[in-house]
Amino acid sequence: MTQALIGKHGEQWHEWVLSNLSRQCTPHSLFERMVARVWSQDDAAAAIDEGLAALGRSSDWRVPLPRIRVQGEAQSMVTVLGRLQRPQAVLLDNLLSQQECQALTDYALHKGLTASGVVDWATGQSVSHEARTSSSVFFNRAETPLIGAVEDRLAAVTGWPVSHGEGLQVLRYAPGQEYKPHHDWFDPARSGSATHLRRGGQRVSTTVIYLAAARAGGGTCFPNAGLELTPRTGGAVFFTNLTMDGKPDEMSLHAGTPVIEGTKIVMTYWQREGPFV
Ligand SMILES: O=C(O)CCC(=O)C(=O)O
Repeated sequence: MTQALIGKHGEQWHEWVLSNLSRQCTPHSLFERMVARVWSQDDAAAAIDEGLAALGRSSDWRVPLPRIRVQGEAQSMVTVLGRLQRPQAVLLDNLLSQQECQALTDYALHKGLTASGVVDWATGQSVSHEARTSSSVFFNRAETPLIGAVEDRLAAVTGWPVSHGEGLQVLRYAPGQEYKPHHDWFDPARSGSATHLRRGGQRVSTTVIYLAAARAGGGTCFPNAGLELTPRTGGAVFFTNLTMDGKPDEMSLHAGTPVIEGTKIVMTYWQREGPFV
């Protein structure tokens, strides 16, 4: 076995991982401390796995999460333009064609958009809030053949089954409208989360697909990472809402920044831990 990563940040870290695993510290506690310091999630997880293997122990502590994979026929047109380690985010191009974006926009407008809501953490109900000023509409799963095809593509690109996806939601932002920084995971400590968590567990990932970019402003921003992305029409931002050890990731804080000019139309896809019912 090659031990390429366990020593990545020096011999002290190598020894630290092995000695803590030897005295039965959990992989989860090591992971948390490593990523809080110099380690990326990928490297920390791989280094812990290497340590477990060196001690002859099995590596069954990671939770499975959606991951972008753009090889294979179904995904051949999709390209990765960039990746961020914390949060785990990927900028995608050509996820949808211009025609698909137009058809989905037309369908959403025809269905009718209403003022967007946010989850009230006490009750779990959707309520209007000054933090989110867009208008929106939900699609049912496979509501049209095109919506079904897009969900199949998202499942292929993320390696996560269609059954675990919520219905797609189209959001429209006029100038001045925005979605202030928020997390998409449900806070397990809040009473209003229970009804949401019962419907398939946590939101493990979010994909924000750009059906139409604004002329100015209107990006997707990760304030804790100091990064704002504005995919082209048909592109998307994918990110995970949980860390590799299955905890809500504070770094996944994100926002739709105010549109300055033009209209921004995006389609959000949330994927759950289990089947969404
Ligand atoms: O509009 C955006 O760029 C972000 C949308 C968003 O944060 C969400 O749907 O959760």
